[in-house]
Amino acid sequence: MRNSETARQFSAQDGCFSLLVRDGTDTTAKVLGSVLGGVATEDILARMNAPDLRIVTLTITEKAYGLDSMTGGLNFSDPAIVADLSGDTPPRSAVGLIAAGLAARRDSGRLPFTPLSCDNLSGNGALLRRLVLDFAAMRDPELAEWIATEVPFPNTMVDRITPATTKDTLDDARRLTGAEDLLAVETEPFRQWVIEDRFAQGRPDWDRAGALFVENVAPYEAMKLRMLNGTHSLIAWLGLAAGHEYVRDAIADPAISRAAQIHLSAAAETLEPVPGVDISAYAAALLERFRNQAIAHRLEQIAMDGTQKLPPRIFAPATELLKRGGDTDSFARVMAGWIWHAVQHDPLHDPRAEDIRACLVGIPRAPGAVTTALMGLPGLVPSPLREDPVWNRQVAEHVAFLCRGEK
Ligand code: CS2
Repeated sequence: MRNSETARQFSAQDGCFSLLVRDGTDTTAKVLGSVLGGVATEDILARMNAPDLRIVTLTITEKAYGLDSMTGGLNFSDPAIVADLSGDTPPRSAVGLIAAGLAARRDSGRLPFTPLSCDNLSGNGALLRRLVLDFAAMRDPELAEWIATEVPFPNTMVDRITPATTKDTLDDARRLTGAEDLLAVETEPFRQWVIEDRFAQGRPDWDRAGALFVENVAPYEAMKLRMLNGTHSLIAWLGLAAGHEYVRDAIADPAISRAAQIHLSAAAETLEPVPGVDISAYAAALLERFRNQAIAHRLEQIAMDGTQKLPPRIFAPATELLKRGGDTDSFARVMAGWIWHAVQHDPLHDPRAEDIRACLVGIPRAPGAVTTALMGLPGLVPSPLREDPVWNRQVAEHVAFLCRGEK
């Protein structure tokens, strides 16, 4: 949505791109032809009203939803949302675009498309629905009502570790396919897509390619966000503090491997049973995926946007544990990893980087002081945790540990 270069390149390549699958020492490449072409940002809105359009999927990362973590609703001071609410066109925000696209369909008497969020957010469909309704209620209350009754927003869980494309990706794609490909993507062998089967106009048989249609994604999604993503964040922040560059190196570090295993167990304890999944086998498989030697997954890629990633990965399970009187220590360690990262890294890649800097101005770089400062970042830590003396002590102790140069 931020630039049309990828869309232009897709059209230039007739929609073809290569997928490199890296496993152990092996890399295989396949050219995929399922994409018909790219649509420039300014043309997306018109495309949303195409008669044969049934589904709009979103993979835009957590920060692009315009979520206000304090209210759980739309952030009405997000500049893109402000511009879209004032009627600027084409819309700049994903939520504004979906609302405008749905309005155009309603006005043309068409059935709605189904918006399908594929991002790492808890209850991603329900959340998107709330944000689109918040937006529509401000612009056009009748539209809000129509969306509320006519438009399903299925929740999904998508899992495939995908490091950002690098020069090595492009070089390997050329070597393996014989073609120059500026859109090559590299990934791991594992893939999982779990989707709630609620669509306004039906859907393709994605299950024939391995997707799982279920009534309720929540248990799968909690498992993935808390075990995979939560442990990923731990590996990223502790790994960077210990001087590592890639996930595969950090997970080979005995102290980080131990912390990751402790975290997997702690996260597993917060889960409801997941249909058809053996959680200890899932945890073991995750460690193997993190250890994949062929994948150069930069810790920096996972470490970014901490303010967006901490709530579903760390704060939600920690708050539940706290309520049940469980031990939050491993979750506190991850938050400490983020605090230490935020203190050490300049510039920090986070949509709230400026607020974080402001919180730290004039604060001595001492564990207790930085912990108190960032624990108080408005809207970040849910109050049950923020007000819990044990949680605060645990976080401060882990920050002190990192500060001493240990892991
Ligand atoms: C990662 C995820 O960057 C991150 O924060 O934890 O992108 C992770 O690789 C994917 O969710 C795996 O499915």
